[in-house]
Amino acid sequence: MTVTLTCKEALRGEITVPGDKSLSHRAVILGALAEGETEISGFLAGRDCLSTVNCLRQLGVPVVTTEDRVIVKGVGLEGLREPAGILDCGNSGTTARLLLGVLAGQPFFSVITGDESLRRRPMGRVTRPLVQMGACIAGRAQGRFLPLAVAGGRLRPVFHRTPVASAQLKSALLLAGLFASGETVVSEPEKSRDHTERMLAAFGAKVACEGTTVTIEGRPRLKGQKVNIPGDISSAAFFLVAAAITPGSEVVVREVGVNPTRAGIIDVLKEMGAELEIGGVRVESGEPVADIRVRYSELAGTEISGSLIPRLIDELPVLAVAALFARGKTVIKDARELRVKETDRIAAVAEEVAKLGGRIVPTADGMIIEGMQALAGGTVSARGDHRMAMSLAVAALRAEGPVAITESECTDISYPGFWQDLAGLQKGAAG
Ligand code: SPQ
Repeated sequence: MTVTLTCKEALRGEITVPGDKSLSHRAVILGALAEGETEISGFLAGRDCLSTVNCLRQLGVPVVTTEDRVIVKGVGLEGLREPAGILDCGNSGTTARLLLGVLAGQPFFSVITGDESLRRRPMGRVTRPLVQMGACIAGRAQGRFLPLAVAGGRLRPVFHRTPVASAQLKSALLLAGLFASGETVVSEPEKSRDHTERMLAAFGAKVACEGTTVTIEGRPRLKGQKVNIPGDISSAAFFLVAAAITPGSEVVVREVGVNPTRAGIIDVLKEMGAELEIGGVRVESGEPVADIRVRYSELAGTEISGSLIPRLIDELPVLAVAALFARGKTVIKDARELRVKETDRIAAVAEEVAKLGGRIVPTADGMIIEGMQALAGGTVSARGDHRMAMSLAVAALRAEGPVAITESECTDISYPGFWQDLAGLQKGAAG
Protein backbone atom coordinates (compact mmCIF):
# COMPACT_ATOMS: atom_id res chain seq x y z
CA MET A 1 0.00 0.00 0.00
CA THR A 2 1.23 3.48 -0.85
CA VAL A 3 0.02 6.46 1.16
CA THR A 4 0.53 9.92 -0.30
CA LEU A 5 0.57 12.89 2.07
CA THR A 6 0.07 16.18 0.34
CA CYS A 7 -0.62 18.86 2.87
CA LYS A 8 1.55 20.81 5.24
CA GLU A 9 -1.31 21.14 7.70
CA ALA A 10 -1.04 21.67 11.43
CA LEU A 11 -2.35 19.00 13.82
CA ARG A 12 -4.99 19.94 16.38
CA GLY A 13 -7.16 17.97 18.76
CA GLU A 14 -7.21 15.18 21.32
CA ILE A 15 -6.36 11.58 20.74
CA THR A 16 -5.88 8.28 22.55
CA VAL A 17 -3.41 5.99 20.87
CA PRO A 18 -3.75 2.16 20.87
CA GLY A 19 -2.55 0.10 23.82
CA ASP A 20 1.08 -0.40 24.68
CA LYS A 21 2.65 -3.14 22.56
CA SER A 22 5.22 -4.26 25.12
CA LEU A 23 2.60 -4.50 27.86
CA SER A 24 0.10 -6.30 25.62
CA HIS A 25 2.59 -9.09 24.81
CA ARG A 26 3.52 -9.48 28.47
CA ALA A 27 -0.07 -9.48 29.72
CA VAL A 28 -1.12 -12.39 27.50
CA ILE A 29 2.05 -14.38 28.17
CA LEU A 30 1.83 -13.99 31.95
CA GLY A 31 -1.93 -14.58 31.78
CA ALA A 32 -1.21 -17.88 30.02
CA LEU A 33 1.27 -19.00 32.70
CA ALA A 34 -0.99 -17.95 35.58
CA GLU A 35 -3.75 -19.92 37.26
CA GLY A 36 -7.23 -18.53 36.67
CA GLU A 37 -8.45 -15.86 34.31
CA THR A 38 -6.63 -12.73 33.22
CA GLU A 39 -8.82 -9.96 31.86
CA ILE A 40 -7.01 -7.39 29.75
CA SER A 41 -8.44 -4.05 28.67
CA GLY A 42 -6.64 -1.76 26.25
CA PHE A 43 -4.93 -4.76 24.56
CA LEU A 44 -3.22 -3.74 21.31
CA ALA A 45 -4.87 -5.63 18.45
CA GLY A 46 -1.84 -4.98 16.24
CA ARG A 47 -0.24 -7.68 14.13
CA ASP A 48 2.66 -8.25 16.55
CA CYS A 49 0.49 -8.89 19.61
CA LEU A 50 -1.86 -11.07 17.58
CA SER A 51 1.18 -13.21 16.69
CA THR A 52 1.74 -13.74 20.41
CA VAL A 53 -1.93 -14.68 20.92
CA ASN A 54 -1.79 -17.17 18.04
CA CYS A 55 1.37 -18.82 19.37
CA LEU A 56 -0.18 -19.13 22.84
CA ARG A 57 -3.29 -20.72 21.35
CA GLN A 58 -1.08 -23.26 19.60
CA LEU A 59 0.47 -23.98 22.99
CA GLY A 60 -2.98 -24.88 24.31
CA VAL A 61 -3.97 -21.61 25.98
CA PRO A 62 -7.59 -20.49 25.46
CA VAL A 63 -7.59 -16.79 24.60
CA VAL A 64 -10.97 -15.13 23.96
CA THR A 65 -11.15 -11.72 22.36
CA THR A 66 -14.24 -9.54 22.72
CA GLU A 67 -14.76 -6.02 21.42
CA ASP A 68 -13.01 -4.34 24.35
CA ARG A 69 -11.37 -7.14 26.32
CA VAL A 70 -9.02 -10.07 25.94
CA ILE A 71 -9.59 -12.95 28.34
CA VAL A 72 -6.78 -15.42 28.86
CA LYS A 73 -7.71 -18.66 30.57
CA GLY A 74 -4.43 -19.38 32.31
CA VAL A 75 -3.09 -22.93 32.27
CA GLY A 76 -0.49 -22.47 35.03
CA LEU A 77 3.27 -22.99 34.85
CA GLU A 78 2.89 -26.70 34.02
CA GLY A 79 -0.07 -26.44 31.67
CA LEU A 80 1.29 -25.59 28.20
CA ARG A 81 1.15 -28.40 25.63
CA GLU A 82 3.35 -29.35 22.73
CA PRO A 83 2.33 -27.43 19.61
CA ALA A 84 1.43 -29.54 16.62
CA GLY A 85 2.74 -26.96 14.16
CA ILE A 86 5.40 -24.29 13.85
CA LEU A 87 4.99 -21.20 16.04
CA ASP A 88 5.03 -18.16 13.74
CA CYS A 89 6.04 -14.88 15.39
CA GLY A 90 5.50 -12.88 12.18
CA ASN A 91 7.39 -9.58 12.44
CA SER A 92 7.57 -9.53 16.23
CA GLY A 93 10.95 -9.71 17.96
CA THR A 94 9.22 -9.49 21.34
CA THR A 95 7.07 -12.57 20.60
CA ALA A 96 10.07 -14.63 19.49
CA ARG A 97 12.43 -13.70 22.32
CA LEU A 98 9.91 -13.84 25.17
CA LEU A 99 8.45 -17.13 23.96
CA LEU A 100 11.94 -18.63 23.62
CA GLY A 101 12.31 -18.01 27.37
CA VAL A 102 9.02 -19.82 28.04
CA LEU A 103 9.69 -22.70 25.62
CA ALA A 104 13.11 -23.33 27.17
CA GLY A 105 11.35 -24.46 30.34
CA GLN A 106 8.83 -26.83 28.70
CA PRO A 107 9.15 -30.62 28.69
CA PHE A 108 8.32 -30.75 24.97
CA PHE A 109 9.60 -29.94 21.50
CA SER A 110 8.71 -26.78 19.60
CA VAL A 111 9.81 -24.94 16.50
CA ILE A 112 9.58 -21.17 16.29
CA THR A 113 10.05 -18.86 13.31
CA GLY A 114 9.13 -15.46 11.92
CA ASP A 115 8.94 -13.38 8.74
CA GLU A 116 11.90 -12.48 6.55
CA SER A 117 12.84 -9.48 8.70
CA LEU A 118 12.64 -11.42 11.98
CA ARG A 119 14.67 -14.31 10.54
CA ARG A 120 17.55 -11.82 10.07
CA ARG A 121 17.45 -10.52 13.66
CA PRO A 122 19.91 -11.81 16.30
CA MET A 123 18.62 -14.57 18.59
CA GLY A 124 22.00 -15.85 19.84
CA ARG A 125 21.92 -13.33 22.68
CA VAL A 126 18.84 -15.21 23.98
CA THR A 127 19.60 -18.80 22.97
CA ARG A 128 23.13 -18.84 24.44
CA PRO A 129 22.09 -18.19 28.07
CA LEU A 130 19.00 -20.41 27.68
CA VAL A 131 21.28 -23.27 26.62
CA GLN A 132 23.44 -22.48 29.64
CA MET A 133 20.29 -22.90 31.76
CA GLY A 134 19.79 -26.38 30.31
CA ALA A 135 17.61 -26.01 27.19
CA CYS A 136 18.55 -27.68 23.89
CA ILE A 137 18.17 -25.18 21.05
CA ALA A 138 19.22 -25.79 17.45
CA GLY A 139 19.05 -23.53 14.45
CA ARG A 140 20.99 -21.86 11.66
CA ALA A 141 24.45 -20.47 12.54
CA GLN A 142 24.61 -22.34 15.87
CA GLY A 143 21.17 -21.20 16.95
CA ARG A 144 21.68 -17.53 16.20
CA PHE A 145 18.73 -17.10 13.83
CA LEU A 146 15.15 -18.27 13.47
CA PRO A 147 13.78 -20.80 12.72
CA LEU A 148 14.83 -22.43 15.98
CA ALA A 149 13.99 -25.86 17.37
CA VAL A 150 13.67 -26.00 21.14
CA ALA A 151 13.72 -29.09 23.32
CA GLY A 152 13.12 -27.60 26.72
CA GLY A 153 13.24 -29.19 30.11
CA ARG A 154 14.45 -28.77 33.66
CA LEU A 155 16.33 -25.51 33.87
CA ARG A 156 18.99 -24.44 36.35
CA PRO A 157 19.11 -20.85 37.51
CA VAL A 158 21.99 -18.69 36.25
CA PHE A 159 23.58 -15.31 36.92
CA HIS A 160 23.64 -13.64 33.55
CA ARG A 161 25.41 -10.39 32.67
CA THR A 162 23.81 -9.25 29.38
CA PRO A 163 26.06 -7.78 26.67
CA VAL A 164 23.38 -5.20 25.71
CA ALA A 165 20.55 -3.39 27.47
CA SER A 166 17.66 -5.35 25.97
CA ALA A 167 14.30 -5.78 27.63
CA GLN A 168 13.57 -8.74 25.37
CA LEU A 169 16.72 -10.58 26.45
CA LYS A 170 16.14 -9.72 30.11
CA SER A 171 12.48 -10.81 29.86
CA ALA A 172 13.34 -14.10 28.12
CA LEU A 173 15.70 -14.98 30.96
CA LEU A 174 13.24 -13.92 33.67
CA LEU A 175 10.51 -16.01 32.03
CA ALA A 176 12.88 -19.00 31.81
CA GLY A 177 13.75 -18.28 35.45
CA LEU A 178 10.12 -19.02 36.35
CA PHE A 179 10.81 -22.66 35.45
CA ALA A 180 14.19 -22.99 37.21
CA SER A 181 14.41 -23.87 40.88
CA GLY A 182 16.30 -21.15 42.73
CA GLU A 183 17.23 -17.59 41.86
CA THR A 184 17.89 -16.43 38.31
CA VAL A 185 19.74 -13.11 38.17
CA VAL A 186 19.97 -10.80 35.13
CA SER A 187 22.32 -7.83 35.17
CA GLU A 188 22.31 -5.28 32.34
CA PRO A 189 24.82 -2.60 31.28
CA GLU A 190 22.00 0.00 31.37
CA LYS A 191 18.44 -0.34 32.59
CA SER A 192 16.03 -1.42 29.84
CA ARG A 193 12.23 -1.15 30.08
CA ASP A 194 11.03 -2.85 33.26
CA HIS A 195 7.47 -3.89 32.28
CA THR A 196 8.18 -7.60 32.76
CA GLU A 197 9.46 -7.13 36.30
CA ARG A 198 6.50 -4.96 37.27
CA MET A 199 3.95 -7.34 35.78
CA LEU A 200 5.59 -10.48 37.15
CA ALA A 201 5.37 -8.95 40.64
CA ALA A 202 1.70 -8.08 40.08
CA PHE A 203 0.99 -11.72 39.06
CA GLY A 204 2.61 -12.93 42.30
CA ALA A 205 6.20 -13.77 41.37
CA LYS A 206 9.03 -12.86 43.74
CA VAL A 207 11.10 -10.31 41.83
CA ALA A 208 13.73 -7.98 43.27
CA CYS A 209 15.20 -5.06 41.32
CA GLU A 210 18.38 -3.29 42.38
CA GLY A 211 19.81 -0.78 39.93
CA THR A 212 20.30 -2.65 36.67
CA THR A 213 20.06 -6.11 38.25
CA VAL A 214 16.88 -8.18 38.54
CA THR A 215 16.48 -11.38 40.56
CA ILE A 216 13.57 -13.78 40.19
CA GLU A 217 12.77 -16.79 42.31
CA GLY A 218 11.74 -19.84 40.32
CA ARG A 219 8.57 -21.91 40.45
CA PRO A 220 6.10 -19.37 41.84
CA ARG A 221 2.34 -19.76 41.55
CA LEU A 222 1.15 -16.94 39.30
CA LYS A 223 -2.42 -15.75 39.74
CA GLY A 224 -4.59 -14.33 36.93
CA GLN A 225 -5.11 -10.54 37.12
CA LYS A 226 -7.10 -7.68 35.68
CA VAL A 227 -4.71 -5.62 33.56
CA ASN A 228 -5.50 -2.16 32.14
CA ILE A 229 -3.07 -1.30 29.38
CA PRO A 230 -2.41 2.41 28.71
CA GLY A 231 -1.67 3.99 25.34
CA ASP A 232 1.74 3.24 23.86
CA ILE A 233 4.22 6.10 24.23
CA SER A 234 6.07 4.75 21.19
CA SER A 235 2.88 5.35 19.14
CA ALA A 236 2.17 8.70 20.84
CA ALA A 237 5.72 9.71 19.88
CA PHE A 238 4.73 10.31 16.24
CA PHE A 239 2.11 12.89 17.20
CA LEU A 240 4.32 14.45 19.88
CA VAL A 241 7.03 15.09 17.30
CA ALA A 242 4.59 15.98 14.50
CA ALA A 243 2.93 18.66 16.65
CA ALA A 244 6.25 19.93 18.00
CA ILE A 245 7.64 20.58 14.48
CA THR A 246 4.50 21.68 12.59
CA PRO A 247 3.59 25.38 13.03
CA GLY A 248 0.12 25.99 14.46
CA SER A 249 -0.19 22.55 16.07
CA GLU A 250 -1.56 21.66 19.49
CA VAL A 251 -2.33 18.04 20.40
CA VAL A 252 -3.32 16.27 23.61
CA VAL A 253 -2.56 12.56 23.81
CA ARG A 254 -4.63 11.00 26.60
CA GLU A 255 -3.83 7.99 28.80
CA VAL A 256 -0.30 7.30 27.68
CA GLY A 257 2.09 5.05 29.59
CA VAL A 258 4.93 7.17 30.98
CA ASN A 259 7.01 4.51 32.72
CA PRO A 260 10.39 6.26 33.22
CA THR A 261 12.20 3.36 31.51
CA ARG A 262 10.18 4.14 28.35
CA ALA A 263 9.60 7.89 28.49
CA GLY A 264 13.01 9.20 27.40
CA ILE A 265 11.34 10.99 24.48
CA ILE A 266 9.62 13.36 26.91
CA ASP A 267 12.97 14.35 28.43
CA VAL A 268 14.60 14.80 25.02
CA LEU A 269 11.77 16.85 23.49
CA LYS A 270 11.77 19.11 26.58
CA GLU A 271 15.55 19.44 26.33
CA MET A 272 15.10 20.45 22.67
CA GLY A 273 12.71 23.20 23.77
CA ALA A 274 9.36 21.56 22.96
CA GLU A 275 6.32 22.86 24.80
CA LEU A 276 5.17 19.69 26.56
CA GLU A 277 2.86 19.49 29.55
CA ILE A 278 2.36 16.25 31.44
CA GLY A 279 -0.90 16.14 33.40
CA GLY A 280 -3.16 13.75 35.29
CA VAL A 281 -0.37 11.39 36.30
CA ARG A 282 -1.74 8.24 37.93
CA VAL A 283 -0.83 4.56 38.27
CA GLU A 284 -2.80 1.84 36.42
CA SER A 285 -1.92 -1.84 36.84
CA GLY A 286 1.46 -0.88 38.28
CA GLU A 287 2.40 1.44 35.40
CA PRO A 288 2.43 5.27 35.46
CA VAL A 289 -0.03 6.85 33.01
CA ALA A 290 -0.52 10.53 32.00
CA ASP A 291 -2.03 12.94 29.49
CA ILE A 292 0.51 14.78 27.35
CA ARG A 293 -0.15 18.16 25.71
CA VAL A 294 2.25 19.39 23.05
CA ARG A 295 2.34 22.66 21.10
CA TYR A 296 4.48 23.74 18.18
CA SER A 297 7.64 25.56 19.18
CA GLU A 298 11.11 26.11 17.78
CA LEU A 299 13.38 23.21 18.67
CA ALA A 300 17.13 23.17 19.28
CA GLY A 301 19.56 20.33 18.51
CA THR A 302 20.76 18.07 21.32
CA GLU A 303 22.84 14.99 22.15
CA ILE A 304 21.08 11.67 22.76
CA SER A 305 23.37 9.00 24.21
CA GLY A 306 24.25 6.71 27.10
CA SER A 307 21.58 5.52 29.51
CA LEU A 308 18.96 7.56 27.64
CA ILE A 309 19.16 5.24 24.63
CA PRO A 310 17.25 2.21 26.01
CA ARG A 311 14.61 4.65 27.31
CA LEU A 312 13.75 5.80 23.76
CA ILE A 313 15.30 3.27 21.38
CA ASP A 314 12.15 2.90 19.25
CA GLU A 315 11.62 6.68 19.08
CA LEU A 316 15.04 7.46 17.57
CA PRO A 317 13.89 7.46 13.91
CA VAL A 318 11.18 10.03 14.64
CA LEU A 319 13.54 12.04 16.86
CA ALA A 320 15.96 12.12 13.92
CA VAL A 321 13.12 13.67 11.90
CA ALA A 322 12.58 16.28 14.66
CA ALA A 323 16.30 17.08 14.55
CA LEU A 324 16.08 17.95 10.82
CA PHE A 325 14.00 21.01 11.73
CA ALA A 326 15.76 22.03 14.96
CA ARG A 327 18.26 24.86 15.29
CA GLY A 328 21.83 23.44 15.47
CA LYS A 329 23.28 19.98 15.47
CA THR A 330 21.84 16.77 16.98
CA VAL A 331 24.15 13.86 17.75
CA ILE A 332 22.74 10.39 18.48
CA LYS A 333 25.27 7.82 19.72
CA ASP A 334 25.45 4.52 21.66
CA ALA A 335 22.47 3.32 19.60
CA ARG A 336 24.09 0.45 17.68
CA GLU A 337 21.04 -1.69 18.59
CA LEU A 338 19.04 0.34 16.04
CA ARG A 339 20.87 -1.60 13.34
CA VAL A 340 19.20 -4.89 14.36
CA LYS A 341 15.55 -3.85 14.51
CA GLU A 342 12.88 -4.61 11.86
CA THR A 343 15.27 -2.81 9.50
CA ASP A 344 18.68 -1.29 10.09
CA ARG A 345 16.98 1.87 11.30
CA ILE A 346 20.15 4.00 11.10
CA ALA A 347 20.68 3.22 7.42
CA ALA A 348 16.96 3.23 6.63
CA VAL A 349 16.17 6.66 8.07
CA ALA A 350 19.29 8.23 6.51
CA GLU A 351 18.64 6.73 3.06
CA GLU A 352 14.90 7.44 2.95
CA VAL A 353 15.23 11.03 4.20
CA ALA A 354 17.94 11.54 1.54
CA LYS A 355 15.27 10.77 -1.11
CA LEU A 356 13.45 13.91 0.09
CA GLY A 357 16.66 15.96 -0.09
CA GLY A 358 17.40 15.78 3.67
CA ARG A 359 20.80 14.86 5.11
CA ILE A 360 21.25 12.53 8.07
CA VAL A 361 24.82 11.30 8.49
CA PRO A 362 24.83 7.69 9.66
CA THR A 363 27.58 6.62 12.08
CA ALA A 364 28.41 3.14 13.39
CA ASP A 365 26.21 3.66 16.45
CA GLY A 366 23.98 6.60 15.66
CA MET A 367 23.41 9.65 13.47
CA ILE A 368 24.54 13.26 13.13
CA ILE A 369 21.93 15.73 11.93
CA GLU A 370 22.42 19.40 11.12
CA GLY A 371 19.14 21.21 11.68
CA MET A 372 17.09 23.80 9.79
CA GLN A 373 16.80 21.61 6.69
CA ALA A 374 14.14 21.82 4.01
CA LEU A 375 12.59 18.65 2.56
CA ALA A 376 11.19 18.32 -0.94
CA GLY A 377 8.42 15.92 -1.98
CA GLY A 378 9.18 12.48 -3.38
CA THR A 379 8.69 8.76 -2.99
CA VAL A 380 10.10 6.92 0.01
CA SER A 381 9.78 3.35 1.26
CA ALA A 382 8.83 2.23 4.75
CA ARG A 383 10.75 -1.00 3.97
CA GLY A 384 8.06 -2.96 5.83
CA ASP A 385 9.11 -1.32 9.12
CA HIS A 386 6.19 0.22 11.03
CA ARG A 387 8.32 2.79 12.86
CA MET A 388 9.89 3.87 9.54
CA ALA A 389 6.45 4.31 7.93
CA MET A 390 5.22 6.58 10.73
CA SER A 391 8.50 8.51 11.03
CA LEU A 392 8.40 9.22 7.29
CA ALA A 393 4.78 10.37 7.64
CA VAL A 394 5.94 12.90 10.23
CA ALA A 395 8.73 14.08 7.91
CA ALA A 396 6.15 14.46 5.13
CA LEU A 397 4.22 17.01 7.21
CA ARG A 398 7.12 19.43 6.77
CA ALA A 399 7.97 18.58 3.14
CA GLU A 400 7.41 21.17 0.40
CA GLY A 401 5.71 18.73 -2.01
CA PRO A 402 3.66 15.51 -1.83
CA VAL A 403 5.38 12.52 -0.23
CA ALA A 404 4.39 8.99 -1.28
CA ILE A 405 5.24 6.30 1.29
CA THR A 406 5.31 2.78 -0.13
CA GLU A 407 4.91 -0.41 1.98
CA SER A 408 2.98 1.70 4.46
CA GLU A 409 0.48 -1.02 5.50
CA CYS A 410 3.07 -2.15 8.06
CA THR A 411 1.76 0.51 10.48
CA ASP A 412 -0.75 -2.25 11.45
CA ILE A 413 2.07 -4.00 13.28
CA SER A 414 1.95 -1.55 16.18
CA TYR A 415 -0.64 1.11 15.29
CA PRO A 416 -3.76 -0.01 13.44
CA GLY A 417 -5.65 3.18 12.54
CA PHE A 418 -2.56 5.39 12.36
CA TRP A 419 -3.42 6.97 8.99
CA GLN A 420 -7.00 7.72 10.12
CA ASP A 421 -5.78 9.24 13.40
CA LEU A 422 -3.29 11.42 11.53
CA ALA A 423 -6.00 12.58 9.12
CA GLY A 424 -8.34 13.25 12.07
CA LEU A 425 -5.82 15.57 13.75
CA GLN A 426 -5.24 17.38 10.44
CA LYS A 427 -9.01 17.85 10.08
CA GLY A 428 -9.03 19.15 13.67
CA ALA A 429 -6.78 21.94 12.47
CA ALA A 430 -8.85 22.56 9.35
CA GLY A 431 -12.19 22.55 11.23
O1 SPQ B 1 9.06 -6.64 19.00
P1 SPQ B 1 10.02 -5.89 18.16
O2 SPQ B 1 9.83 -6.22 16.72
O3 SPQ B 1 11.45 -6.09 18.58
O4 SPQ B 1 9.66 -4.35 18.36
C1 SPQ B 1 10.41 -3.13 18.59
C2 SPQ B 1 9.55 -1.98 17.92
O5 SPQ B 1 10.08 -1.05 17.32
O6 SPQ B 1 8.35 -2.05 18.12
C3 SPQ B 1 11.85 -3.14 18.07
F1 SPQ B 1 11.98 -3.32 16.86
O7 SPQ B 1 10.42 -2.80 19.98
C4 SPQ B 1 11.15 -3.52 20.98
C5 SPQ B 1 12.19 -2.61 21.60
O8 SPQ B 1 13.08 -2.10 20.66
C6 SPQ B 1 10.14 -3.97 22.00
C7 SPQ B 1 10.77 -4.35 23.30
C8 SPQ B 1 9.97 -5.08 24.31
O9 SPQ B 1 8.73 -5.06 24.26
O10 SPQ B 1 10.59 -5.67 25.21
C9 SPQ B 1 12.07 -4.00 23.63
C10 SPQ B 1 12.97 -3.32 22.70
O11 SPQ B 1 13.83 -4.27 22.09
P2 SPQ B 1 15.18 -4.79 22.81
O12 SPQ B 1 15.86 -5.61 21.75
O13 SPQ B 1 15.94 -3.57 23.16
O14 SPQ B 1 14.82 -5.58 23.96
